[in-house]
Formats: sequence, C-alpha cells, structure tokens
Amino acid sequence: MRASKKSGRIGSIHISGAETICTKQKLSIMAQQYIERALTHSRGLPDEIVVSVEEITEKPLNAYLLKASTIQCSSPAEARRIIAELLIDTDISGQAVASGFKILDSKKRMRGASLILSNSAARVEPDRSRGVRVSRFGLSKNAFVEITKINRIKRSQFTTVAEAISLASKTAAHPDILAEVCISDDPDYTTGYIASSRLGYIRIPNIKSAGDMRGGRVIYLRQDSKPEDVIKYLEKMPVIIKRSRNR
Ligand code: WAQ
Ligand code: MG
Repeated sequence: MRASKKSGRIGSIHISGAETICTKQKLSIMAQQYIERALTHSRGLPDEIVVSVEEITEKPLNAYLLKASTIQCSSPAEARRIIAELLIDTDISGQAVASGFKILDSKKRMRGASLILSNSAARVEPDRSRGVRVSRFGLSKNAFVEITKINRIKRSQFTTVAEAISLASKTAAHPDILAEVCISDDPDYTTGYIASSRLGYIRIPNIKSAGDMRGGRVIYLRQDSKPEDVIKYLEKMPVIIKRSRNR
C-alpha cells in the first residue's frame, strides 16, 4: 500500500506505505487494514491510496528473525554516538557514516531506503528521491509469536515493531548487506533501530525528538557488492521470516 498527498504544483509527498506476503484467503482483510491505516496516519490525510497485489510464483527463501535488544539512550545526540560507534565497528567508513546521517537528517521525503557503499560512501540507489523499497517479506507464525515475547514493547507499537524487525531480518540476511539504520518518519514515533546479522535488531529509544517529521532508512552495502543484485533481492525476492536460530 502507498498513500500520498499532492504538494505544490509539481508532485506529491509520501504519507505511508506497507507491504506483506499473505495467502489468498487473507487478501481482502489485509487490503482493508492497509486502507484503514492510510486514512488514520499521523502524517495526515492522503488524497491518493494505491493498493497493489501481485501473485508470488517463486518459492520464497527463508531468513531468520533477528534477535531484538534495546539499548539505553536518552537523547538524539547520544543515539548518534551509539550508531556511529556500531557502524565503525562493522567496518563502515567515517565518510559513509556521515553520509548516512545526512540522509536521515534531511527534510526530503523518501519512500524507500538509501543504499550506501561501506567504504567510498557512494549512494547507489537508482532513484535518489524515491530510494529502494524493501518488499515481499512476511512472518511465519513462530516468528510472530517470538515478536510478541520481546520485552518492553507497548501494545500501540506492536505492528510497527513487527514490520520493522521483519524488514530488517530480510535485509540483514543478504550477504552483501553490512548494516541498516532506521528512523521513523512518524512525528510521534521516537524509537529507531540499527540492525545487522551480527548485531541483531537493536532498538534505540529517543533517536529523535517527538514532533520531528524527519526520518529515513539507510542500508550499507559491502564496497565490492553488485548493487543491482542487492536491489533485486530487496525489492523482488519473496522471503519468509522464521523463528530465530539459537546462537
Ligand atoms: N523499504 C525501504 N525503506 C522504507 C520502507 C521499505 N519497505 N518503508 C519505509 N522506508 C523508509 C522511508 O524512507 C521512510 O521515510 C523511513 O524508512 C521510515 O519509515 O523497534 O515506522 O515506516 O520500535 O516511518 C522502527 C521501529 C519503525 C523501531 C520504523 O519507519 C522499534 C518506521 P517508517
Ligand atoms: Mg512512517
């Protein structure tokens, strides 16, 4: 689903979006829930809602649910220090870290994520104003149950967390993806995350101040990866998220 609103004479701004994999039986109810969500979003009322449905014909791959943890963090400044440190530890260059923050801090609205090479900091998403939309991922029943057991998630945050950790689990499963950082663009949602196959899914409270309309997603790719292949995986490959492996 994607919902947008006309802005000025030139274009429209993105309000909300969501995607999933479901059975044919669940299709009508999912479509209804997505429309309801678009109509009640904290970023405002859209004037266009698009729901698109595609049959999946390939056999989905499996990925494992990332283990969730929450880090103590009391301010956006502290969040940045934590994120920068974890990214540097993941072999991401200082320049690439800075270019990620530039995107996350920007007032420009993207529907998708920016892809940054880990060393040169080059942005490789083909459409810089749109970004790359991670799609075609869904939770197995067991993985869903595991999410319900994560500590300290408020009921009102459950759907947001479940979708974010699913997306992050699909993303982190690609061998050429080193890390992902996300800040919600919902003005009232102030918990973000950093995720990777090594770090798991680390929730970061107070990543931004309440009322801040900015947000975004940055995905770091290995310097020697082939961006076209990674993009194809993120956008098109169906992936079902399974319960975490015990490590
Ligand atoms: N694929 C790629 N990028 C996306 C996608 C997607 N499917 N959906 C959203 N984005 C980008 C886009 O630039 C948005 O502006 C930005 O991410 C934020 O999207 O554990 O709600 O949907 O409590 O606002 C984090 C939950 C919630 C943390 C993140 O993101 C927690 C959230 P939003
Ligand atoms: Mg949002």
